[in-house]
Amino acid sequence: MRFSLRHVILAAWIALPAALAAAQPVFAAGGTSWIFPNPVSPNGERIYQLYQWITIPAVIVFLGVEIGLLYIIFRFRRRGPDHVGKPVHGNVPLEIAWFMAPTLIVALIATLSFLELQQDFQKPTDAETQMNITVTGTQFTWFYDYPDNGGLRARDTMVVPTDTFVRLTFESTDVIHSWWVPAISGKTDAVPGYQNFSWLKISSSKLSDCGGGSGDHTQTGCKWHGECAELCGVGHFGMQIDVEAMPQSDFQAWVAKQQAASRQPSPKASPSPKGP
Ligand SMILES: [Cu+2]
Repeated sequence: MRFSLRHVILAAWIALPAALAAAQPVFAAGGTSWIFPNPVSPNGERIYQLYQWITIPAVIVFLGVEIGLLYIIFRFRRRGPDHVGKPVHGNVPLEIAWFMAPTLIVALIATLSFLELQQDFQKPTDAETQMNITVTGTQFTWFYDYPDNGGLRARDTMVVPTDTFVRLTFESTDVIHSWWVPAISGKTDAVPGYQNFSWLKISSSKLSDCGGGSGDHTQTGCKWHGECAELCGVGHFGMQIDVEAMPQSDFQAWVAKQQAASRQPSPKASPSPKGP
């Protein structure tokens, strides 16, 4: 049996979704993903699913277009110096189809994305909020204020208890920064003079393997990493982000330790040198 181009195209169409489906568990089992790390907060999980819902059809459309293009190039190529192709004019059903299909796909992507944004970046209500953290971006570090824990202020690492809905309020003291820990949530800008909101809730069940390997084990929990995602000046690279989740009891111990440390009197300044 001779294989025609049509057979090859048909086989590719059948094999492609199967190959994509088969590859997915391999990625997941290794604790890695196509692009994003395994999500550990419900908002991150939904963003991840939305990303897959958009990416898989996008890959199929891309390959369909490219294979169709190759088919047309070979099938309707000029077959000799005297060959004149058959002209094709107007095909109303086809034109309606290629207008409607992309319009519907884009409208669907826009609607799903907008709905997700509404869930992730509106100010969470007081009723659902169990704890507050104010994230302040400042050239070139991040501060985390805990108004519910005696006004505690942490730097560099945000520490959160597991199974707790934490409302995040974003502020900036100078320029626009952007807080992003891909395993947890979407990017949220920290804008001077303006407040943005997001949230996180890390289940204690994620601590056993740190969300399938997207985080690193610490003494009492797991740590997920991110970076400032908005070029904010020469020290931009230094605005690293760590979020450490631990059980509630360890979190309370951490709070007590921080508060004790902040009550320690600061060492006296060295005396000024005496004049002659
Ligand atoms: Cu920054």
